Amino acid sequence: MDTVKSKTLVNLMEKLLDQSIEVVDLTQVLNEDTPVISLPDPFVDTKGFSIEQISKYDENGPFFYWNNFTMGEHCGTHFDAPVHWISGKDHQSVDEIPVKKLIGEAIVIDIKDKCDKDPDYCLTIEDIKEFEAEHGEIPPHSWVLIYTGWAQYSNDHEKFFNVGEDGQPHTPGTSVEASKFLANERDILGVGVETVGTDAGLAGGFETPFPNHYFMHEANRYGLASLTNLDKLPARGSILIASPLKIENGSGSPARVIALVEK
Ligand code: 23J
Ligand code: MN
Repeated sequence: MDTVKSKTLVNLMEKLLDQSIEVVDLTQVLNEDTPVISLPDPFVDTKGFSIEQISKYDENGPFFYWNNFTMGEHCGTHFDAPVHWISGKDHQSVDEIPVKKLIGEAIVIDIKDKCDKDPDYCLTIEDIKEFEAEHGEIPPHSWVLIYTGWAQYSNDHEKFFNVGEDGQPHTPGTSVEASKFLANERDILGVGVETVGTDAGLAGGFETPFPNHYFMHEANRYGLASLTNLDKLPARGSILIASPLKIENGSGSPARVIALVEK
């Protein structure tokens, strides 16, 4: 068996071990309180996470501890495949996505201040252009992460869903124009957010309903939802790795999402 000549990966491993490259966990914990999206009538919601013990060093398994769990594909930190949306129905399911497309540079666009002032705030083309003027054009094969600060509410269902007196969720997202722009004018892998889904709480009522789902998946791009720790990433230069399960014909999957950040 040959040895590889380049030491790039061995050097990477050394930097991981001496912590000059940090691994940041962008994943929320899964438990029975993990929030799942609540859609308006007559749509049917996904199941949340539940767990059932099989054995714990007892009569059902004296040497071992293990559980069964149940959950929807779109529960907790998860990956949206193009077939999740009708506009992407002829594209790939989660098992068909080339693994190379699970890894990309993380581009972090910070709109937290605007979302603090207005929970319905949606990323605009101007926000993207402003980011690009400072950090350069969003490169091909990158994950665009929208930092809204919403992960700070992930343990408080009331604040996380922020249902108003109108009975509607007021959570930030992406405007129709910005979704279209990112999907069609940039060659990204997809978009990642901290909210329960990749669209704003009110996005069902937009002129194209759920534009981030519609335009991203139409363009064969992906989504990541319920991320956390985006504040630990630089605006550019970190590497995101998403690892959805290989569910045959799956529309998405719970995922462990991590990022490599050079200190
Ligand atoms: C189905 C319908 C609407 C939405 C979603 C799913 C999600 O957010 C999701 O998890 O993909 S907005
Ligand atoms: Mn989803």
